[in-house]
Amino acid sequence: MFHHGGGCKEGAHDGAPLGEQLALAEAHGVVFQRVPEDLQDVALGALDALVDLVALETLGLGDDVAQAAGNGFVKGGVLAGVDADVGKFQNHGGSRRGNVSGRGSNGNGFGFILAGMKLYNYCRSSASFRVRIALHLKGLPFDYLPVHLVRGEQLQDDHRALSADGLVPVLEVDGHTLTQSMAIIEYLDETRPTPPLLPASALGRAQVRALAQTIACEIHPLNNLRVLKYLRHTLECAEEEKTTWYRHWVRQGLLAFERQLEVLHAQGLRPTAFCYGDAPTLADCLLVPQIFNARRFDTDLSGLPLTMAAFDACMALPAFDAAQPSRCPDFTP
Ligand SMILES: N[C@@H](CCC(=O)N[C@@H](CS)C(=O)NCC(=O)O)C(=O)O
Repeated sequence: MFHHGGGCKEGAHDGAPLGEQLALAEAHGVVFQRVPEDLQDVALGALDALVDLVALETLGLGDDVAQAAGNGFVKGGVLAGVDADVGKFQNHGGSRRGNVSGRGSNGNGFGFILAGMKLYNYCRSSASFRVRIALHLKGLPFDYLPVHLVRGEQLQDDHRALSADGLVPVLEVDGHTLTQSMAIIEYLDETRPTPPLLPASALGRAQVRALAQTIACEIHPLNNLRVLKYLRHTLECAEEEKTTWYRHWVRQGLLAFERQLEVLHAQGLRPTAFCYGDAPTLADCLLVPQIFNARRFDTDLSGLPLTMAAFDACMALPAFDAAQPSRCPDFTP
């Protein structure tokens, strides 16, 4: 456990049993609400680390909170249903390991998140871009750890220790190391449900996942870096042939995406600015990076009115803008 220099008005609580720590926090106005069943293992793991911090903050020992973070005491996690003023938790530790960030609710009882999330990613990677969008939409702070794909850093041992397939993105969250962008986004959506990225109904979720998978499974695997490198360097295709391959498969995939939107509308889905409903969903998180990618390779994007309208609607939102490659710390033009 960590050291705190400011003294504790209520006696030591480091290492105290969870029940005592909870009682201490509650005595100082921290309101614990029910942790949903499917979050209990996350929350219980996180509780032990977080309650001390909540209690310390409630006691006004903000510096100790920062010190604890700096010491790596906080590995991050979700404490669902804590009502506390967490403004002082913001970014105490800069980008140091164990950095604490927080998100509060102005006392309305919404959950509280201590970050420490680390996103291993690359500015131009569209799978990384998907996860950055989801994190920004949900207002979740994260440490940005660049993995330079063109230099091959994804294949180095330290990265392979995180990602068996040597790919980005990788998200460290709640003490877990997660790979595959859609799985990461769905994990975030289940553990941090506001705002939701999937519809409430099973049918809606299936339809949004179908749109997302059209991009993740039908388009992206044919246009990603290692496939293009194989075409160019192993099969020795000319640069132009490689680009023709890229543009063909991306356009075919996006035309299918457009038809999918048309079919959904014909089946009664109310047309809106986004792919599905009045707010961005998982489908938009996948669409936007694919359009950025397509534009880089001058792919023909004509005849895609619904698709491009969704793209434009998304890019008008700060979360999408903040996630784009040119806003990333590792971006070079
Ligand atoms: N299906 C994976 C795709 C991951 C992927 O292909 N990532 C690319 C960047 S977008 C990558 O790491 N490429 C490295 C390479 O091809 O060597 C996901 O959604 O996370």
